[in-house]
Amino acid sequence: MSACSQTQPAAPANKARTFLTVPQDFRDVSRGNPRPFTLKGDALVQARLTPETWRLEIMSDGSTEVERPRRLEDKSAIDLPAIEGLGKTHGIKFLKAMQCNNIDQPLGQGLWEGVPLREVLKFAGRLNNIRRVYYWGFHNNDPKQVFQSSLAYNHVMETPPWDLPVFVAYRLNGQPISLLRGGPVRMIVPWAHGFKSIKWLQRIVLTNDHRANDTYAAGNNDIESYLKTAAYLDAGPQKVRAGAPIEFTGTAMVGWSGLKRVEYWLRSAAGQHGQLAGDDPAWRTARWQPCRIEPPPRDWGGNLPDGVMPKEVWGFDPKTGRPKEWPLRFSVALWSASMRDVKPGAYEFRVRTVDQNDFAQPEPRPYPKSGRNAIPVRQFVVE
Ligand SMILES: Nc1nc2c(c(=O)[nH]1)N[C@H]1C(S)=C(S)[C@@H](COP(=O)(O)O)O[C@H]1N2
Ligand SMILES: [Mo]
Repeated sequence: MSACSQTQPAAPANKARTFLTVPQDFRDVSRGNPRPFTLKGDALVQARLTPETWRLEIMSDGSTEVERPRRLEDKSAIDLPAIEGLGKTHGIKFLKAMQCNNIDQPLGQGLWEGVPLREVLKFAGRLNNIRRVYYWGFHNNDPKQVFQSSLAYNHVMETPPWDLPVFVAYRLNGQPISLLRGGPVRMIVPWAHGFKSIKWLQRIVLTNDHRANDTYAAGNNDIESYLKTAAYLDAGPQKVRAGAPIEFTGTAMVGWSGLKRVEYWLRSAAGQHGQLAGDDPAWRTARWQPCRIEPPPRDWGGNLPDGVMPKEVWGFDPKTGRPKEWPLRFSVALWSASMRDVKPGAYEFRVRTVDQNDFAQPEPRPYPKSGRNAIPVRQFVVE
């Protein structure tokens, strides 16, 4: 089966297609036994996962110079009020969808709030000889359970002015980040797939090692992959009465390369159960037609947490409160396709994104381990 004709498992219809996902409705991707978010009472305190007990360590692995390491042992580790205090001057609210490179559906979209990691590193004083930043979440103090990730020092320290930096995040949808979503404090790497956004963040190690140490490197994942622009398809109708309008809906992840449009291809079923080999000549004569992308909500009031004004959100014009571009990069666009007067018969419905470089999915990176962007298909019958 080619990457271009992957049949999706029945996906839950995108819940009411709300702009932000309720934090507990994010699809969860967590390891650990027990899962850190199930800890309670004293175990939670021992794990330092309450707002009062949470600490962040910053240190060298011996290969770099760190003027003021922040450690648990001498009580110099950073606490939550220090991060929130930094937020008063450097806090940024931004929209971002979580997307696992191995799952055919965004996990959820949130309004996150955090401080750039480069500002947090200043707590450790002068730094020298660093090539990479390693970081860990809490995993029951068991080396076998550890889930870790890493970034090039350069990608932490410098960001193009039009782009989001790496964040140490402490709020989601206007609330403290829940334990379930990786709180009290979670790393958020806007341009990357979920595995770089380490939950229950507790330790940062600055190294001269040039190599990535990501847990996700095991499992043949491309650990430097940028978020892919990709279309995902909701369950949709299976049987429609002749003459009735037909509508398919779904989401599109706006990745590193942006999103120009979403397109669908309606094709009479070829009796192959929706399979279509990547080299099938039918792809060359496919008639792709535009889907509708939902415009920015007219009233942001109902779409942002109470008390958050659109003009406070990164990527929005501070004067007009309108988003500077739409759809926003690293967020989810909602699309729909309506069809009328489709003659009785069996059909295949496919959808794809076209990015700002005019690459139609799955190009230019069809390799699924750098992010899923196959062309999803659904079959349906008009009776
Ligand atoms: N500490 C920790 N952080 C983690 C993980 C984990 O298992 N442990 N899973 C990662 C992966 S693979 C993904 S896709 C995202 C999922 O985020 P979510 O559960 O908030 O949707 O979290 C990432 N952060
Ligand atoms: Mo993931």
